[in-house]
Amino acid sequence: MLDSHFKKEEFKKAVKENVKMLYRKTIDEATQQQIFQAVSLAVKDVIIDNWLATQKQYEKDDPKIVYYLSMEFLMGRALGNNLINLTAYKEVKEALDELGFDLNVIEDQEPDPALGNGGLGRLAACFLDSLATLGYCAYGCGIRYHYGLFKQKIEDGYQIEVPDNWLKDGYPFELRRPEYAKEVKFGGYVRVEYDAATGRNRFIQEGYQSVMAIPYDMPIVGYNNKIVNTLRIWDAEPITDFRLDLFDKGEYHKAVEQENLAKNIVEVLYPNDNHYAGKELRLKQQYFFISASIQEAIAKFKKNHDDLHDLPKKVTFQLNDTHPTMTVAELMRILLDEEGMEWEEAWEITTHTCAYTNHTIMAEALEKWPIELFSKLLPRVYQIIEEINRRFILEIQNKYPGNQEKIQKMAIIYDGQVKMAHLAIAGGYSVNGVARLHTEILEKQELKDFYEMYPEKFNNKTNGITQRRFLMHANPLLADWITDHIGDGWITNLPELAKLKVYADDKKALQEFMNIKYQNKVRLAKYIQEHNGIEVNPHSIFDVQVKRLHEYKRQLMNILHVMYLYNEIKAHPEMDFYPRTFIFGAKAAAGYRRAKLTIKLINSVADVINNDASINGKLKVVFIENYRVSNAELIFAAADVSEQISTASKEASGTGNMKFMLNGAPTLGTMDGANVEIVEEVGAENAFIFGLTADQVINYENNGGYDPMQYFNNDPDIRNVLMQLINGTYSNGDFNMFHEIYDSLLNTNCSDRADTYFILADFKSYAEAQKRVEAAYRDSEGWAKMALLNTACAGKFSSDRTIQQYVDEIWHLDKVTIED
Ligand code: DL6
Repeated sequence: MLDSHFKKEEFKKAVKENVKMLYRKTIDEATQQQIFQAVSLAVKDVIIDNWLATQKQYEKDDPKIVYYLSMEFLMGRALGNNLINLTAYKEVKEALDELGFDLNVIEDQEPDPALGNGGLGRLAACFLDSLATLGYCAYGCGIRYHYGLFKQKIEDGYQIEVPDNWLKDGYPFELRRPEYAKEVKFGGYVRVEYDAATGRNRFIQEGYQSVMAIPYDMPIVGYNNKIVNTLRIWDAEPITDFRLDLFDKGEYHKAVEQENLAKNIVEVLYPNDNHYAGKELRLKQQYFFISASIQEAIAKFKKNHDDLHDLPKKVTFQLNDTHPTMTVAELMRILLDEEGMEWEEAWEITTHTCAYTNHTIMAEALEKWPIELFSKLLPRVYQIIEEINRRFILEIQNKYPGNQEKIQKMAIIYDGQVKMAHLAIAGGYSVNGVARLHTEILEKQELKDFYEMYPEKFNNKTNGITQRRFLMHANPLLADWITDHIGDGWITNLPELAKLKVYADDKKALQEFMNIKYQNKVRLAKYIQEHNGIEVNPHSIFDVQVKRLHEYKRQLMNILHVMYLYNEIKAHPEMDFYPRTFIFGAKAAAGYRRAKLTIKLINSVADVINNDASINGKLKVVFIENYRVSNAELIFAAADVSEQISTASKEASGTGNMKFMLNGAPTLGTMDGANVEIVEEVGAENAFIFGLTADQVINYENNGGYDPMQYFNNDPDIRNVLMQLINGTYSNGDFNMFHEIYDSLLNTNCSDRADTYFILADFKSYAEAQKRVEAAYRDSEGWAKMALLNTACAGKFSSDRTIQQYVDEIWHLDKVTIED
């Protein structure tokens, strides 16, 4: 046990005391929510001591800091995770048992802070966990959205979005830090004034509106090392003094506007994943948190250092996708306008301090802002970007004299738009993709011109996940079993899982391994019964696809295949079919019509199949409502098959694939994203790979020649399934309900290229891979071996490894240990 505060009796006393102080109640009178608050406070008490000790150590050692700047941190619940990392989970569970409470139930009282959409935000959360665990000084910087990602309700098969008011009961793990508040300015105009003393122009923003950015800090507890880092999320408040001043001047309207600006700016997270909406408020959010974070980082640096030229030695700003790219211009603004530097020296510092991670090649995710909007909202920042662009174009001209096409393709400002990815590449020293294939596609395709110009900036950092949350917390039975067999080194050194390989032919071990899987399936079946009212058979194959709903992820192909299987079972009732439960979980962006229609289709197919007594429960389909980090943990632990079936080249990495693998579920997938590296680690014989390769897809996209109608015409199974989309089979006779999906595949009636994501091209090879899955599962010992080897080979996919590579190759941070 790490800390005396977790001596059971003391802890119990603290919980009782907290209930009394917070609610004037005895522990028997308190609600579960109140117990959660009281327990969390007792845990926070221990964390705060370590947090202070960490700060002290950082002040003493003065290590280099990485600021991980991200619009999204999909943290998931903190209580359980903090207890795991404090190595106090079991003790606290016992203490609560003795008080008459179940820790799991108490954990369920915590809102699931959903300040992110999907992969990008969850990656940021895993990275913070690994940074603290490895002992590196890091700040996560983001936004304290008052409403996180919407809660999903399914009504009549349709997705309904319900606001996620995660702060309504108060969040015990955050700390308001008004002493670090920063002013952030929007709009107005820039007045240029000649300063005779320095012989330089001064740029003064006037007539602006501003808000106060107030930081809230959340502790990020390292595993068993007393390190506590900080996630700093910024809230917005109106600037009261200024407002009063406006009231005095009779400018009531302006004062109200300013109040509204503060209210709106952090109100809600945009619910888009891999898609950019181009809204003014989003641009405000970006500048808001970047300006506050960079101002604070510079202030902190100046406290301990006198020369800003040393900034790159002490600080890296890591840009999590293009959303925080404003950093480049904001840092330049501070260095030029507030610190009085010359352009060249400011640029030298900036370009050695900023680094950019690309998370997608989806064209619709690339951020481009109209000049008009940008320059009005951020007049000074825009001026700076114009100058960066002017100089960058000169550089291009120098390198490629007379090549106008290069300028068109690479300029930061072009065609009336500000291109954020170009700014991030020009303004930083590192550009990385998130899986090997993804980085190769960036270099050869999407960012080819930039790679040619700056090959030295490009590098790959294959994503990873934290085993502390996704194995220790999500799957305690398996975690304990692993520790019993190979010791607990894997908790901080995941490649040690390879030691499990010696059990691949050990019948007893395999049986135990699969028995744990079975118990996890029973746990999930119970959840499904409670939440969906559907009874599923834990002896059936749990075939799972959980992730955001996006066309490129091809949930549609999965459900079309389910329809095909159902047709087969109906046509051949005598057929020997291994019972299968297809489990889906997915949120669709609120305005993404086709994705939402796919959810409706899944639920409609589920309704028909689950209620057809004639198939004897051989096939079940479950759509788990409101997929999020907390229920994801139950799902990964219970999965037999991991569906990773994106169109090759489209999924930058994927991280769900790694969570399934770690929990012993083989991948059924395309050669896309990190699947490629998963297969490399576990061996092709322990995965089910199918479909077009990335090269084939890119070739079709570049040269044409794909005709989905061919598949419709020549393959009766495909034709049958597609016709069922428009003949009312799954829509109570409504022929129109799913017509849009039918059209999207065959382009009978829609404007985009037909079957943009090559579903019909891959359908047969997917169905064939599914047959291999079934055959493999029938061989229970062979399957157990495959499942165990997946866990044993997951070592590479720890975010600890990813972070160490960022440290070694991009950030160059110093390791810190807390002295006792
Ligand atoms: O890198 C984290 C994660 C990848 O694993 C996914 O493959 C990728 O789709 C996701 N990208 C985004 C991009 N959002 N934007 N912009 O979420 O990143």
